[in-house]
Amino acid sequence: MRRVTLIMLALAACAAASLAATEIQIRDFAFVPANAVIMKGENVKWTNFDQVTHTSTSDTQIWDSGDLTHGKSFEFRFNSTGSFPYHCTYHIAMKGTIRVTETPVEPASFGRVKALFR
Ligand SMILES: [Cu+2]
Repeated sequence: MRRVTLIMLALAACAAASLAATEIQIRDFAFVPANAVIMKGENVKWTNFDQVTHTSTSDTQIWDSGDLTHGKSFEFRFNSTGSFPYHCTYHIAMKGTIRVTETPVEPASFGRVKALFR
């Protein structure tokens, strides 16, 4: 009985891990954090907290959220490593970069956000 419980807990943890995304807030005409580091295969989720419409748009046409009105989110999975700059199509000053690494730089944790490049 105890073993079954442990297996179920392990499965639940795996499910949660696969759903976890690095969260980036769009607020005050900026991506917060502007620079994020994730592992290959992980998701990034942008959410617009501003009253005006923004987008998360790859500089190299890899992804485009389309219009994100207040409260709307967009999620994208990064399946290759590299450095991926992006911007908002409406506000030229809004820029960000997602850096995708091959190996974990620290033990995995849920919902982690890396604010700065290392
Ligand atoms: Cu914008």
